[in-house]
Parts: sequence; C-alpha cells; structure tokens
Amino acid sequence: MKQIILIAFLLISTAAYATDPVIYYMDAVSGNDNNAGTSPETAWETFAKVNRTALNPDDHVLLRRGQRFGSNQRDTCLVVSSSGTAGHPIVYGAWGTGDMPVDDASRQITGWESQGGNIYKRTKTVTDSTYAIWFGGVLGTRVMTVDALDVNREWIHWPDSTKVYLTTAADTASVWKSKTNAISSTSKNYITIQNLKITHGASNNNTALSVNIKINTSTNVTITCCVIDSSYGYAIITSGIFSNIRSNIFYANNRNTNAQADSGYFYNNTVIGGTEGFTQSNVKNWAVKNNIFYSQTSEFIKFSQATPYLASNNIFYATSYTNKWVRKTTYFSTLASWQDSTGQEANSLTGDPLFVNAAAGDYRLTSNSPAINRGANLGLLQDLTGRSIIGTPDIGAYETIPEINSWLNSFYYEKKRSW
Ligand SMILES: [Ca+2]
Repeated sequence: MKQIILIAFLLISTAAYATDPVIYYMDAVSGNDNNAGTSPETAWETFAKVNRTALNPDDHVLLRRGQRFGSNQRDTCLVVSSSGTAGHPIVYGAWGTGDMPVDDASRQITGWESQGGNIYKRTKTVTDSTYAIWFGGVLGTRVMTVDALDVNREWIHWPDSTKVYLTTAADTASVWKSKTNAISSTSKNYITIQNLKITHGASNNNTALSVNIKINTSTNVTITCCVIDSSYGYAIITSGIFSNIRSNIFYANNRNTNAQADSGYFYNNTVIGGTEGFTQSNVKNWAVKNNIFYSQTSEFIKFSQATPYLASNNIFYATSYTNKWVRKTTYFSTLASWQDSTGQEANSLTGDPLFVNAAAGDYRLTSNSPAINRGANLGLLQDLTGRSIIGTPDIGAYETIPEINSWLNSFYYEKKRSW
C-alpha cells in the first residue's frame, strides 16, 4: 500500500511540474502550422510558426531529417524566439532518420522570359531586396548595369529594383535567391543549435553582414555538430557573452567565423576554404583548439587587436603559408613565428590533414592522417556524427576509429552520414 501511495504521489508530482520540457516537431512535407507540433504526427511545417511561439527552457524544436526548411517556406528562416536558462537551453535539432535537415536561406526564383543573347528577365515583379543569387548552388556575381551582363551567372536588379536578370538558359531552372540570414538570435540566451545543415545565408548585400548564423548580443549560445556552408558572407558572427562552437564542418563560405562575443570555445571544427578561418576584431578571450584550418585563401587566424588568445592542437594547411596568421598589423608566415609571438599553438602543426576525399566533400580522416589522436582532451564525448571519442581525441569534426576496423568505419559512416 505504501508503494502504491508513493507511486501515486510521484505521478501527481510529475504531472504537476509546470515547466516540463516540450519537444516540438517540424515536418516540411506533412506538417501544418495549425497543428499542436508536439508529436511527429502533429508536426509544424514552417519556421514562421516556430518563430512566433514562446519556448521555455529545455524545450526542443526538431526538424525532420531528409527535409529542407527555410526561405522556400513562407520566406522565413529561423529567428530564435525565447531564452533558456543555465543548464536548460532551448535546443534546435533534428528528428527522424536520413540526411541532416537543412535550414536554407535561399528560395527558388521562377518565371523567366528570354530577352535574347542568353539574358533572361523575371516576368514577376520582385518587390523585396535580393542579396545573393545562386545558380545551381554556385554563387552568382552581381553587376550594376545591364550592359555588364556578359558572362554566365551574373545578375542585376533592374534599375527600378523590380527585376532580376541572368545570363544563361541552362541556369533558369536552378536559380535561387537569398535575402536573409539562415539563423538569427538577438538578445536570446542559453540556446543550442545542433545537427542541422545551415546554408545560403545572405543579407544587406554586404559580405560582412551576410551570415548563415547571426548571434547578436546573446549569452551562452552553442553551435555544435552542424554543417555550415555557402554563406554569402561569414558562416557565423557571434556577439554577446560566451559562445561555444564545436564539432562543425564549414565549407564554401565566403568567410568563416567572426568571434565578437567576449569569450568562447572554438573546438574540433573542420574549416574548409573561405578567405578567413577564424577572426576576432576586438579584445576577446577565446580558446581555439583541435581545429583543422584548410585552404583559406587569406588568413587561418586573424586578430585585429593584440588580444588574449588560447590556442593549441590545430592543423593548418595551405599551398602557401605566406601571411597566413595575423595579429594586429603583424603578419606571420610560419607556424613557428606565430607560436613565438603568441606563446600559443602548442602541439599545432602545418600540413595536409589527409581527408578521405576533400574534392568530393568527404572530410573524414584517412587512417594515416596526422590529425588522428593529435587533439587535446577538451571533455568532448562525441564527434559530428555522434560517434564516441576513441582514446585521445582527433583534430577536426570527425573521430576516426583504428585502421583494423576500417570496414566498420565505412559501415558506420554510411549509416550515419547525414549530408
Ligand atoms: Ca582518437
């Protein structure tokens, strides 16, 4: 009898707990914003609904895997609506099986008519601004006069700002425009963004402001296990107090991370291409460890002030290392000179991290990669795919299991590969 009473008490007290976290589901195909959102069968459809819903600490908003959300749905990307609390963040993530769900800041443009000479004009009026146009996923070039439309993948706002032109017939089927950041948070705290592919951010026709993830004056924002690609400007700009950016893949962004928050962690990221890898513009306290910086065209790391800086266990790779690190106005062309100047970058190295197939976008490590077991122990438990860290952490977003189990590695990867 005592047991029954105890169980009854527990049931009542659980039910009475006012702030039980809620999991909201999104389904871009069968969801409906008039649904409750609280089960896969009653999922929401668009960020328009998510953005106007007040969330409580520990609530989750989960996007269905294998689907694309964002601007093509009601022209809306994710705008964080609410704050979590310490230890109880609001989480944006994924549910279901298959590829990583996509938050895409671009939307398709249709309704083209030929103007002759491989120039096409929209028949529909465009009343809003467009900041970037993608032709089959390739960033187009904006020109300022119609006469300047002379090579493929150029575009223009017609002088009255109501039309867009482009230059080849083949492209008209795959033209997408961006006019917004993919995710933004303004003065919202304790937020976690995980397991999403975040792409095609653009705003303000300004590469310094066009961002996939824009964190404005927000405290304790975590961005983890995401693929962040093809931003017109930066992949991430984060300001406020403490950001935690770890175990992400960056590729095809114009620039990568601009860390304006007062402090943060930049751990275990694989940063491919772009002009800059990691930049800070003011005096900040960031730790930059266990990252792969690969083929940035300007700097791997750039501080415009002689700012405090903790770094170790990074791998830097480029065909030339001239002026690849900069602090204030001083450029460094060897890792050794950068180490001497900063007193940082213990256990860092230069060289090819030996990806499985970088050209095909496969940034796992081959079994003889110098990144394997080269990382610092930063308390991370899992890699990008959810695989447990094995022994000493590897550098970058992927943990590699020993060669003797390479067949299992392939099997596991195929099962878990999500983008
Ligand atoms: Ca390892």
